[in-house]
Amino acid sequence: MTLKAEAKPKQTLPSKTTNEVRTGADLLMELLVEAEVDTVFGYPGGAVLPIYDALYRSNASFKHILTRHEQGAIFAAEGYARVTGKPGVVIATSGPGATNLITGITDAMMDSLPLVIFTGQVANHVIGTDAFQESDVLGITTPITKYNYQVDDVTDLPRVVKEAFHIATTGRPGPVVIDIPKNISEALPSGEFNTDFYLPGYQPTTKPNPLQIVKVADAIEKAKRPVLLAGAGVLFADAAEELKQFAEKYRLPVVNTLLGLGSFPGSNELSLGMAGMHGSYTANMAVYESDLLINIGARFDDRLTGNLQHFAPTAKVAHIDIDPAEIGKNIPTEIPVVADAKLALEALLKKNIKQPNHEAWMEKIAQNKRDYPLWHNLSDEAISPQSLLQKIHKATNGEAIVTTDVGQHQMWAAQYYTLDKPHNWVSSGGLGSMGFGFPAAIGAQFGRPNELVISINGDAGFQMNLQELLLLKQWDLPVKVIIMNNSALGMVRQWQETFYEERYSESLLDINPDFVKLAESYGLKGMKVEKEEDVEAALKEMFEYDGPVVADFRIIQKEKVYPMIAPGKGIQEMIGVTK
Ligand SMILES: Cc1ncc(C[n+]2csc(CCOP(=O)(O)OP(=O)(O)O)c2C)c(N)n1
Ligand SMILES: [Mg+2]
Repeated sequence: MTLKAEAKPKQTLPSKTTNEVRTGADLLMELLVEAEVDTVFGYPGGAVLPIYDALYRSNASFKHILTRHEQGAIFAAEGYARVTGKPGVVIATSGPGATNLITGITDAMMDSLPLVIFTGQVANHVIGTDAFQESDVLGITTPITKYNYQVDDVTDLPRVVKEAFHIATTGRPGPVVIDIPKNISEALPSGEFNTDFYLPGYQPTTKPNPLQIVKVADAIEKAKRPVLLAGAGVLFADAAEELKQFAEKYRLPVVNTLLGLGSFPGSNELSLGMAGMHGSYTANMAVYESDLLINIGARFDDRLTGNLQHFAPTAKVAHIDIDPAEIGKNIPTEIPVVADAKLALEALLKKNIKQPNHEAWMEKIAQNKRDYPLWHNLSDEAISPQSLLQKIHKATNGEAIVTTDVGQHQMWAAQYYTLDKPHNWVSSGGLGSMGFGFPAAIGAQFGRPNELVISINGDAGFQMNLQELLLLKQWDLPVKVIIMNNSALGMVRQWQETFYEERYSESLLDINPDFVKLAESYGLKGMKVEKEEDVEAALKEMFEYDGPVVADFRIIQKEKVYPMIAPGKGIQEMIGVTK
């Protein structure tokens, strides 16, 4: 995307009332307050010392959370953004501080999360000399940000910060990096500032074209086998209510993408659950057999579609998306609608669409639901992961904010923790970054402090960012950390069992830390649960405990995630489906 930023005429900022010296870094603190930031996740270092000094001296209203690794900071910011809809803000130093953010920035880019990230940089006059802790942040982050800046004049700072928040949060959200050389944060600005942004090349289309809405309405009237596919775009547009009204008004069945979970109530009779590689039989077959597929805010990711040749072969496709680049990218689309999902759904709700004649289709879907439900095994030796999630769902009334890491536990959580409310599901989709889930839970708890946050982790992924356990103690965050411990890189193990003749290359974790002692070493309550019959009592103890808990649940190692679409196969070719 090309965003041409041109400054409007200069204006004078109100000057500080104190007699203190006011640096670029002090100005930054003011700008963060002005942007209504309440939480910043970060980690100091040489190039951001002036910024951290300004933070120390300032009486800014936001809190700064010192994570124990920059990756923890950026994943926490993503969790915060996902559950609040507000931008996540991160500060890191130059060089290793900035490069430690890269996975998280890529994750936010893939999953369209609004972040504003401040990285320190070496002073302007040494940029390009391989100075101590210099890294080419602009170069490195160009392909993984919605936009990025390096500030070379302190008077640009107000404009740049305003633009960054605007770009991160409007249109299709995404991460924006502002790289600030040390001499800029140390500079003593005075007088004239660029405060207003001007982005003629960046005008996201939000209102749907009325003619396209008519085409969608006509297609619904004619459809015999309609399906709505709801993605995270519905959540970003805050359009869950409109989606529900729309689906119910015309009795349209709804399938969700992984990241769209919660955009439609999972327990609604029109919900078919998640579609895709580990989607339900009913959802995948509905997509496969549909004659009208209306995609709202999903990007037809390959984990959803399977082999493109077999994806919804008989469907007319309508696609509502705020990002025109997504429409027609993977799937030929008859009815493109470039718009904000809420505005598009509102426009569709206003049309008096004739009820489609699709009773036979609805009956077929109901029959599939009855005949091919999700299923799982129980064991005397260890806990069933699926039943554990069902019990967690029951114990929390399905109302918790759930964050997951990446692997089998993530897919089981998506299948079994039925979400009825929007903005309660936090998971790494596009990038699938292990290590995401636990720091994301911390960010979510900061964002929604009065709600129950459950962090579902694998035993391996949890170890990628467990240093953040300290934050639970330090900030008294009542996150319930669940480790679904199969002593394995379970998802890797599953693929090796299925596609590599059980050659378990580097996927069995014979040695794991004692997670109870680990929790205790951080001053936290630790629990270990080994048997199915002990699960309910353990969950009761965990949820009744007033504070954070780390619970190690020993689950069946050999359990697999089903249904599954094998790589290269079509969405209808699921394995692990039983009647
Ligand atoms: C950073 C990163 N490295 C590697 C992978 C590949 N990977 C996907 S799932 C998985 C296993 C995860 O194991 P665990 O955290 O124990 O979860 P489980 O699948 O057992 O539930 C691996 C290695 C990844 N997704 N992310
Ligand atoms: Mg595991």
